Amino acid sequence: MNSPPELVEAVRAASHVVVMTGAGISAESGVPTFRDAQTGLWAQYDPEELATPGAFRRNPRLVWDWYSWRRELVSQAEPNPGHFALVQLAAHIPQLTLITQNVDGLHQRAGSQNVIELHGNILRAKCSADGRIITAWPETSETPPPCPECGAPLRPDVVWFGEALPMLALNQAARAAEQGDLFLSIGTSALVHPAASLAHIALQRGAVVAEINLEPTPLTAAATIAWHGPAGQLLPQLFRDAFPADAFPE
Ligand code: BV8
Repeated sequence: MNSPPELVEAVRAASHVVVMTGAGISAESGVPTFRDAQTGLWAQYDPEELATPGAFRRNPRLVWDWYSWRRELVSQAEPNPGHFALVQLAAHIPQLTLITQNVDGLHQRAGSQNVIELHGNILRAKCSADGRIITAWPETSETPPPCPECGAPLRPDVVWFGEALPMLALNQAARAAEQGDLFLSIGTSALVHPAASLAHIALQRGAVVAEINLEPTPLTAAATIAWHGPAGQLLPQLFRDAFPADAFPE
């Protein structure tokens, strides 16, 4: 299936492409999307119930174990052709800003630079008392493990529902959405705010907004272009169609 011609045109003409990804871009790496039915032990839990400060306060061990299970999943996952296509696009476009809602670090492992992580990163922890970032912690019998600095329980370095997004990341993302001339919304249900508002900022500023997602979302009707299918196939196709000479070197 070829890329929509108007999307190929927009990619070639763009001076600043802003990309926003969600869990869908990691689905083909085997990382369950946020709203996919959780598997096994976790099937009985609603992620939106677990990813909250209240859940951690009430049952820190359960929440820490859920994140340990997901961290294990993510560590075994590999970036997929969708992640790599974004690295290739970045090398052919004057400026590409990559914003992600994902906490799995797969964009960085694929080689993307300066990734703006709106919702943190599951591979990092932070002290639940003073917010200090902890990138490695001794495995102890305690769950959650104690902060190596002060002994308070560690928590995952992610943004829970009801928590503010990291100010610097959100400001960088909003500024890019205001400046970009092409905004790609990839693999996200466009339900979670304030991340979901970035595409609308771009629309209001007159940018072309393209949704590349497996299925329609609340953004589809407002988007300039909607291309539905698996990102791991559509993004490499878009790169080949936009930069054929580089996709098939002589
Ligand atoms: C805040 C980290 C205020 C944790 C996450 C009513 C209206 C508007 C907003 C709200 C509201 N009620 C409450 C809110 C606020 C709330 C919110 O937006 N709720 C939603 C559910 C309505 N937002 C917040 O609480 C945010 N904070 O507002 O703070 C504040 C301000 C100042 C001071 C104090 C407080 C915080 C939101 C961040 C929450 N944390 N993650 C963790 O991961 O455990 S969000 C979580 O959902 C994930 O990070 C994920 O990124 C995010 C969004 O989900 P998606 O990435 O879109 O994934 P999803 O599964 O939904 O969809 C996947 C899509 O991919 C699907 O469409 C599917 O079709 C597609 N797909 C599947 N396979 C493929 C594919 N596409 C392409 N290829 C494929 N192969």
